[in-house]
Amino acid sequence: MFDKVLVANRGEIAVRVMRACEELGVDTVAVYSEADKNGGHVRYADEAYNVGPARAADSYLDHDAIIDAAKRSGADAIHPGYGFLAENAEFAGKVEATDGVTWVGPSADSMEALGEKTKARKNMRAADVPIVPGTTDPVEDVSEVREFGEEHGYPIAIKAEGGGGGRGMKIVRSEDEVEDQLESAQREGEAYFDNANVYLERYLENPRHIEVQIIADHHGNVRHLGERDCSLQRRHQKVIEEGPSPALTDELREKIGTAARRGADAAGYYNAGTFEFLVEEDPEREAGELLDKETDFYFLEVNTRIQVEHTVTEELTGIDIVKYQLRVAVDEELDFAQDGVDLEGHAMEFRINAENAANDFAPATGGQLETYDPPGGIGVRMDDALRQGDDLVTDYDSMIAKLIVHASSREECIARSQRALAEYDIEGIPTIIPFHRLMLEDDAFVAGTHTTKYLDEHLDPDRIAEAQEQWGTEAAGGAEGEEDVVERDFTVEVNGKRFEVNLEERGAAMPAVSESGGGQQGPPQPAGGREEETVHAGEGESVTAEMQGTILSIDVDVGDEVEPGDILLVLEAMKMENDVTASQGGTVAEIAVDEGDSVDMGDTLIVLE
Ligand code: MV4
Repeated sequence: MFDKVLVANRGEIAVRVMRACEELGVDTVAVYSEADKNGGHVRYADEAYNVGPARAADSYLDHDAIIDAAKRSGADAIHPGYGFLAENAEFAGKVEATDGVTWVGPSADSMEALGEKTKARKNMRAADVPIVPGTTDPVEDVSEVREFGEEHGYPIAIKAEGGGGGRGMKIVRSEDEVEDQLESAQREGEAYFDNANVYLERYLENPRHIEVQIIADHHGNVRHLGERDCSLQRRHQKVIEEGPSPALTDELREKIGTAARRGADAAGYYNAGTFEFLVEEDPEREAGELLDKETDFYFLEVNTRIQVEHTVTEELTGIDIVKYQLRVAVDEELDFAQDGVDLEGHAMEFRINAENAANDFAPATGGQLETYDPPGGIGVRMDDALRQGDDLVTDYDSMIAKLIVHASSREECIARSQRALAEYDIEGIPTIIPFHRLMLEDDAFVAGTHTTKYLDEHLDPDRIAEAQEQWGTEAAGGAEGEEDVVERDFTVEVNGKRFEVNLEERGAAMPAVSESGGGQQGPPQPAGGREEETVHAGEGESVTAEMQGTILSIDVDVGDEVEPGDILLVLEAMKMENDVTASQGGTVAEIAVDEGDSVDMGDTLIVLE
């Protein structure tokens, strides 16, 4: 085993990896940016190195700074976690070329081969893994797209060869959209991936998103660890993941798992990875019915990293995937057979994002964890890097923790999750806990008939606002313009019985509440006075980045008139494409960024007047 592992990441995943190291008797090295000096991953590690300023491009993405920290610390391996450099084949290659330092992940060559989607499609087809009907060579001409449309019908997906996640996909609904969408897909491919090549697929209107966890060693052994259903997504951001999928029969599950295993084997893939599939949903399917083995499923792409939601699979299988990543990276052979992998019960992961779901999931712009009291008890796992009193770091993504719940059945898992989310007490910043509680009472989610379009196209936003009202804590609640509400909690005892009393005063001035508390039950910071997510500059609105990422395209020019809801630009972050829209109408006064720029959360993108 390694002696010392550097974890090139932050937050919960850095701590997750270090926990595996700790159990294996391996020393841990953290790297941190200026924004993360007090980060939980720094607290956890045996030693820690500053790798640069808050801006990710100057710290967590700085190849040389990270490799330098590995050398200075004497680490003999680098684990990248997810996001940041995890799927960067160039960085993986540099680590492979560094004497005495091992890359904990797939080979740089296979990362590159699977990163190029037409190549991946060819490889999978050759391995008898079904791919979405379409081309495996780039298309260049409008006429090729039209011919494809005539043969297979519309809609068509035009996808960038270098794309993936939510990036670089255009939908063509009819012949007259072909020219614009082809041009747009090529331009985005060029701007973002330095590769204008695009290919075609038949566009599936209502797929389920099923992904299969793979672990493979350097000796040709590949195991699949079952699937996760990630159909509950919002604008390509997963919010709840679960396993096993509530929609598949065991026969279909086995077919998809076996296909993934075959694909990994054919690609000579090693370490952990995820094979993503689209499964054709039956729109008529009702609660209680399942998709059988005749159902079409298609390979989409491989994620060549440990994923956020690997925890679901760990709970179901009892297999510590991160430990196996480290073991196979030192050439150890997998010590379990495929039929030694048993899935037990049901698991769900809830991403705890510091966002206000009632306000279009706007990320918190700051704040402090005045209260942080996570749930526990049977079947409850918390992956986080937080503790009470921490300031929220807003320079990266908004996910602050993951709650993972395991139970003997999906029904029990839902009840246990409701219990755990009700126990979870966070004050000082908004979170999407109320949204999760809403989903656990939602008919489509509870029936397991929701698809990838459910949140974006079918869920009524008023229900989210109501959930926030019902279950949100002070910092999360309240729509814009609402009067301040001051809340204080007291405990009183009457005739030997305890009563919790909550006093609310509307429109009140903030009372002076002593920070030291003096036995007081109320929060040190009075409620109300929530910060808004958009910054108003004078009469104008400055539209800021909701997360650290890269500008994929700018869809407006200075002087353009925009309406509320119009797309201003597209921000790519953590492999997801996010439309940045105007919350108010106005004239574009300033565009502060260029296509291809890397931006941090909170950076001004566009000013509207
Ligand atoms: C598709 C598709 C339908 N048909 N391809 C979105 C991200 C990218 N990696 C692939 N994606 C999709 N590709 C064809 N031919 C629908 C999606 C899709 C999606 C896929 C997985 C999870 C969520 C999604 C949400 C919207 C669209």
